[in-house]
Amino acid sequence: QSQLRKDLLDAFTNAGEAYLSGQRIAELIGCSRTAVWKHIEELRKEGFELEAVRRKGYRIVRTPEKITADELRLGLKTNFIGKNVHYEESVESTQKIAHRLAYDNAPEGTVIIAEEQVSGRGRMDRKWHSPKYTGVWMSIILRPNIPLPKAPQLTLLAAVAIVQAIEDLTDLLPEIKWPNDILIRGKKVTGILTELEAEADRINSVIIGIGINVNPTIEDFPSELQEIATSLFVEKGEKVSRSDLIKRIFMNLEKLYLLYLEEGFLPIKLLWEGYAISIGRKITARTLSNSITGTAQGITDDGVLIMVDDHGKTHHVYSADIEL
Ligand code: BT5
Repeated sequence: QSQLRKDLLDAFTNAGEAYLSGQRIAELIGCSRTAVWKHIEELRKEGFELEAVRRKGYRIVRTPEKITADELRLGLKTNFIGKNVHYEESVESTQKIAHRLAYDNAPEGTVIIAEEQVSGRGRMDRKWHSPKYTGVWMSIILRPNIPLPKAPQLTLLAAVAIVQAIEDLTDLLPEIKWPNDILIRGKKVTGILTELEAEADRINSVIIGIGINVNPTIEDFPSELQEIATSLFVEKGEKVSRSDLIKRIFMNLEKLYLLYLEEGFLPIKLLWEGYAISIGRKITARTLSNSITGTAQGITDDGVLIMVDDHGKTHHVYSADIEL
């Protein structure tokens, strides 16, 4: 943090409830008014809420809600998911840290949460926009004793846990687009990235990366995402507590995961189908090598997408990008 930023925060701290004019701040911290304005915009981007009143100046009305370990522990009723949390301010990608911890034998349920990712990633090396303080960017380590081909089921399981958590905390109606997107009113609010470490055909760990846009405004998204992305705040019109959301996800995920280990994918599949939007619709599935247009029939008991193309031929799609 720059000295100017520290001085600016000190100035606001000393002013208490009083407003500080741009001119006054410039004098206090010894910079130009343009620089003051720039720093204030940066504070806003980091999640500070500033009230600006003509002729009076600025006042901080709310500081960014940081996720603290204490806050996450309070009221968390799980046995293993989220019991061991690594909390980071800024990382390249929580996935990267999770892979390392998984390799170092971190216990099942270990979670890495970051306030910001500077190179957050999606599938196939795409970028995941993960700005400071406004989202949930986390990776969860699981160690299921299941055959390798079943690992993608965990993406669907995680999607159900997240959708249920959003429903628990808001009156929004999120939907799942196979395999890994959660949409609200057709726009992406969450992406899931499931990766695994395996030796031969034995799974050592599954790392579920979850990115949720919680409190950004539409203007906070880069322009290329403004048409396709949304946040819980944009949809609900009110901020949502990130730590409450995380705790809900931990609880739902643990419950579904235990059910899955006990009874297999079927109960998860039934829940998943209740939220799926692509099923029964005409879609295009793009993979690296080709693209198939047809009607999505549903998913198999393994979580694989079934499509029937225009010639009546059935396709099993293991991984793809879906266009509705
Ligand atoms: C995903 O990939 O949707 C998986 C995203 C997983 C992110 C989490 S955050 C914690 C963990 N650590 C990581 O580094 N990653 C995981 P995919 O289906 O490939 O979608 C990527 C596409 O979504 C991009 O090409 C953009 O078009 C779009 N996108 C990028 N950032 C977005 C955002 N914040 N909200 C909505 N859409 C976004």
